[in-house]
Amino acid sequence: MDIHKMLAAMHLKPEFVTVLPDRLVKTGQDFILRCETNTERVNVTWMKKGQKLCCVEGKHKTEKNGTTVSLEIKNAEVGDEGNYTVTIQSSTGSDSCSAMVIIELEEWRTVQWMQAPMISTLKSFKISGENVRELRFLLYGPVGAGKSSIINTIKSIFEGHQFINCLTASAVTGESFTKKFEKYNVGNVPFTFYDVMGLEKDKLKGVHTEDIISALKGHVPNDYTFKECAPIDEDNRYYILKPTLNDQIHCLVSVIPADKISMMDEEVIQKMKEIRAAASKLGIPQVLFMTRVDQVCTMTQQDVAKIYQSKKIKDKMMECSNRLGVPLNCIFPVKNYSEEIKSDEKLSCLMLEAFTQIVHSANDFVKKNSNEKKRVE
Ligand SMILES: Nc1nc2c(ncn2[C@@H]2O[C@H](COP(=O)(O)OP(=O)(O)OP(=O)(O)O)[C@@H](O)[C@H]2O)c(=O)[nH]1
Ligand SMILES: [Mg+2]
Repeated sequence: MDIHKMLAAMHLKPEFVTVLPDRLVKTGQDFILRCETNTERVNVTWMKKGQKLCCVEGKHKTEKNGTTVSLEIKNAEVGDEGNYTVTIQSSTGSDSCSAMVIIELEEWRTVQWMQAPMISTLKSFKISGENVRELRFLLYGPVGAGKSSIINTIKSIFEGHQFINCLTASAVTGESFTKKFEKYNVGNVPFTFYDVMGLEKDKLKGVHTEDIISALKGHVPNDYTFKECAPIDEDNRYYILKPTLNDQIHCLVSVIPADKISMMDEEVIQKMKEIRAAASKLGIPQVLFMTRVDQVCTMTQQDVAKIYQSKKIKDKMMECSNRLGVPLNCIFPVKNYSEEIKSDEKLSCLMLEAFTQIVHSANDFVKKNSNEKKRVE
């Protein structure tokens, strides 16, 4: 190099010429994070999750070869997930760039990614209780959890066109949009949903836990508007005094948004636990749908079929399990149609898996209770 070029290189402010790309890595793989700088005369430091990277012998290998800087990580494991930053520095300045590394777990729950057979099985489903016309599901959970969106999504799947936002609220209002005990049929299948006002932390706001418990037992008629001032009771002229198995709820679905579980108020959690305890007492099966999974995991946002390989999703499911006391195998992460215009088979399959589960649970409840009724008669 001639002397002028050398002098120019010495005064060059260090900059990255290429950036570190984000990486999606399978467990067990070796991988390299690499980028190019404009000058060799730099010191390089690597950080992971905002802290200086502690290089472990046989695990990490950092290199600087000419203008190429790299970090090799061997045998990727869950702990390697995170944001990596590389900084180059010289007497003339510094530059840094970052990349996100996501580790894909071995798939830990399998889903059938073809919707047609699942839809046709559900369309030909026969309820096991003689006098039960339809299986009834009640969705409950905090304001804006995605309860109405679940109904929209399931209706879209069965009816073949979309119901985007016809009954959903904006995520920003903070107050529940659904005020009525409204019944929603799904296509031509014998399944109906009830969607109740979101639970709010203030005791006098949102739906009362007593109202939800009355609905579970079958005392609340269709289209009843919940009153914030007082829960429904026998004195109310709409109260169903002697509900039959047809008036009852056959499966309770708690709905929790994955991106808000950490911030959920303890009072709302307590209300949900009370409702779950009442359902347990009545023998009503219960599951939890964890919505808005795309908001917590980029890998899932890009490809729903990767959901059961995501550590983020598993962590959020564990958090739901711990906070609400629901076993992990009763938790189903789902994504709703919210902005997708076209139908998305993977999104539908994920929802159909969860839906098939609640159909079977509700049917078992109906079967058991109609048998018991027969024995009493
Ligand atoms: N990105 C994303 N957004 C979702 C998903 N599910 C619901 N949403 C959005 O979240 C917001 C709230 O959804 P709703 O279905 O209205 O929630 P809700 O539980 O019925 O709310 P209330 O009736 O007010 O208690 C809406 O803006 C939805 O579009 C999801 O899986 N992913
Ligand atoms: Mg709603």
